[in-house]
Amino acid sequence: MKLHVYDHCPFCVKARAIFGLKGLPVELVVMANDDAATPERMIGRKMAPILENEGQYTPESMDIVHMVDAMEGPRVLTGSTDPAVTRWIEEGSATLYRLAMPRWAAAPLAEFATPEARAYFTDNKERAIGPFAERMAETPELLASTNDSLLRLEPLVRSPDAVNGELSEDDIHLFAHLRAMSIVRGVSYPTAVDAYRRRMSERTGVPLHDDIAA
Ligand SMILES: N[C@@H](CCC(=O)N[C@@H](CS)C(=O)NCC(=O)O)C(=O)O
Repeated sequence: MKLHVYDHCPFCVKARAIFGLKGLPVELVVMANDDAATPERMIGRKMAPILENEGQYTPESMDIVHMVDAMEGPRVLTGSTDPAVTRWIEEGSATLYRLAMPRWAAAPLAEFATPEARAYFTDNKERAIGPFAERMAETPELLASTNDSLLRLEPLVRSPDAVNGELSEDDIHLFAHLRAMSIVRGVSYPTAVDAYRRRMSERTGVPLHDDIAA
């Protein structure tokens, strides 16, 4: 199986995560961000992640998660979900993207190997959230809001191995969110949240971006 992704992409992290949690091998293929032809050939539109399996192409991160969880061996996402976790993720999404997008655009990620690929991302995302320079200038307020919200997440984290104590879809969504956050320097992770994101990184095999955080 091959998984076509962008390294920065939180939806791709969801698809990558289930392979790690299941212990199933997958070949990761990072597409250039300005390469529309490859995804369009596979699924008819420019979108990642895409799972390639025996000549079949599956888009949509959670479809991939469910498909892979149902593959050989016992399912791993057996726990129940907590609406408070979903709510926490939703409430922080706009702030996260405002912090992360300008930083991804400047980061040494494989999908931005050429200046054209980097420019494609920048043009595309600045249309969504406005000029990156303005977003970077908002860093102090955005960081303060993020650090505040992490204090509200802390009591929801019951174990470093699973936010609700037993692995569930919440872990797929929450780890993808926290992994996206790892491109941001200066985030104050409360103890349980930090242990969780590190442990989930190990279990999923998806490295955090702490080392290139800006
Ligand atoms: N609903 C899709 C959303 C995937 C998505 O939005 N992927 C983004 C990257 S994070 C994408 O490919 N956008 C098009 C682009 O970057 O050109 C899923 O869950 O897989």
